[in-house]
Amino acid sequence: MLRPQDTTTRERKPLTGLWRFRLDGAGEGRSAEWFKRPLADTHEMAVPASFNDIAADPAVREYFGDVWYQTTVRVPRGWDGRRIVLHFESATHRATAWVNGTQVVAHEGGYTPFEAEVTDHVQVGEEALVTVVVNNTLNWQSIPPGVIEDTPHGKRQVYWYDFFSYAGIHRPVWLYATGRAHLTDVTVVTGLEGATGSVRYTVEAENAGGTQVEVVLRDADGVEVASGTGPSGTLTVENVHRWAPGDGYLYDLEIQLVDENGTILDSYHQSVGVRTVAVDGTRFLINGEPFYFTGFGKHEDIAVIGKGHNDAYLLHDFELLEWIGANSFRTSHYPYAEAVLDYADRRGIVVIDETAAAGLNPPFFGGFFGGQGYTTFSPETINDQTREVHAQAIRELVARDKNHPSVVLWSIANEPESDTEGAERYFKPLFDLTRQLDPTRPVGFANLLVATYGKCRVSQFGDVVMLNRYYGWYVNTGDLDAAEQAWEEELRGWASEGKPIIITEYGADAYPGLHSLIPQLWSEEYQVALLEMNHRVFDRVDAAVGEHVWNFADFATTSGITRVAGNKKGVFTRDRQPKAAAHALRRRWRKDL
Ligand code: GCB
Repeated sequence: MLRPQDTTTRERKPLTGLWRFRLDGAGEGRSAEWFKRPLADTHEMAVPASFNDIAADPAVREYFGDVWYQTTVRVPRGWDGRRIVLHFESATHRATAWVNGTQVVAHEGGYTPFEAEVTDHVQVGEEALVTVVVNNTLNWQSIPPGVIEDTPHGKRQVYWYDFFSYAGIHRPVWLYATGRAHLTDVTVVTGLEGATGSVRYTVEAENAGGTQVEVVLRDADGVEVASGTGPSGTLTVENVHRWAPGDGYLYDLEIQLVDENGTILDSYHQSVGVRTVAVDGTRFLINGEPFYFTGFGKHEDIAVIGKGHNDAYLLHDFELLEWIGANSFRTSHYPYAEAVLDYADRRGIVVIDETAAAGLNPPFFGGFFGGQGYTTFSPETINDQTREVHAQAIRELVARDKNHPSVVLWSIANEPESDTEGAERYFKPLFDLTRQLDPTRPVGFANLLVATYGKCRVSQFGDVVMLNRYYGWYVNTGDLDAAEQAWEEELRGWASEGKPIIITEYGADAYPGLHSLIPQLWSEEYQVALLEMNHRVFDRVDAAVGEHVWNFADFATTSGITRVAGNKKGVFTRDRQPKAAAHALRRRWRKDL
């Protein structure tokens, strides 16, 4: 699937703005065919945004079930004879869409795009009625999983991850047009041989009989540097300007579908960063050079908008990454908006790209978040069918993000149960699948602190060890001396495996403005002291090739006795003001100051 674009042959129309919106607590809308006519009794809802925090109503915030969105779009008259497509960048956690009363698409998974051709269901020059039912109910066969529990006070949705389960249409929706003969996919794989770069491309197309594929690669000044013909091939770039961390240099690959008369039937632009990624012993190499990750696990999380994509926050967050000296982040705990990855490409920020497989660990997290008494891997809970949904989530992630130079590592899950035979059986095929889909990038998963060195049965499948560790917080709470010793001991154990280790989470909650001369838990001083303890450990272990603090900013969670109006492990507050830890990290990471 290609992301909608405006090109010489393609046009798109955004369907963002205010839509009609209605909760469907009784679950009646589908059988009553609400998609056939204008929705009754509606509010207005912003798209893109999470619906949860828009209304001042706890019932909306905590709602799970079907919610209905509807809008009308006038199909441009100039699109007569064109192929018309309705495209969603995401809808959380699943959605079904109708156009003028006809179902056109249904999609499972909250963070990857889906689309449908709607040519036969619309009239050019006329308005089309677009209705979407979004459903955010989690179950054992969803990624992420969850359950609905019956309580004396009604049904409650329970899940085993530590961020608020925002839902809705979180990213832009588009109507776009192409010709009948059109490109459907492009894959680029880049290589380096000294000063020479290579761009291997593969293009797929539909209704393209009698056409020819022509490609032109241009540098950032628009100067042609290579060209080719045919649906696949390799382009060579002499004196290549590499994509590198901190230098987001991009070439533009224009792909054209041309008929016998030389008419361009379709044109698409793919940006290309020429770089290589490899693991060599305990080193993580980008362009053959050892790379040390500095940065964060982030969230898509902002006040009011929730997980809705917001361009202003996108830019501001990257400014803060630069301010603090971060060279990378992880898309914890789900694939982020495509605009985020595009921007990471342009800014030379390195990305660990994660699926939405968080919370595959009810026995452990039940203690924190409720929902206790479940076995993780069993025929009744997370089972073969769940694994197939997980596999599909991986397929969709790789398909979406394979061409981003910023993406250097796939993370196929966050903190699943990983110390049991069930986990080993569940995960082995998913690692195999990811490598088969993309042989060019290493694969890993973020390991939970109870699956310590020697206990984890899943890390053996990873190219990189990714550790989430809270020594000094959840473990050796408040005792940084004991924490330092225990942590170094564990880390040295992992280092003996001979793989690079990225600390994908470490940190402490700090309530902004809370100070204590003798560093106490929850104070800004303790957060700084805990980070510094970690850094002493990392600096003594060569196999540690990265440090991602948990978290970039404070974020919303469910209510709980370990959370003070959300998770406060941010080094920035939720509105992006620095805590003392942000200044401390800046002193460590900004070598230029
Ligand atoms: C973790 C999770 C993350 C939590 C964090 C915490 O290990 O991966 O989602 O928010 O710990 O603060 O407890």
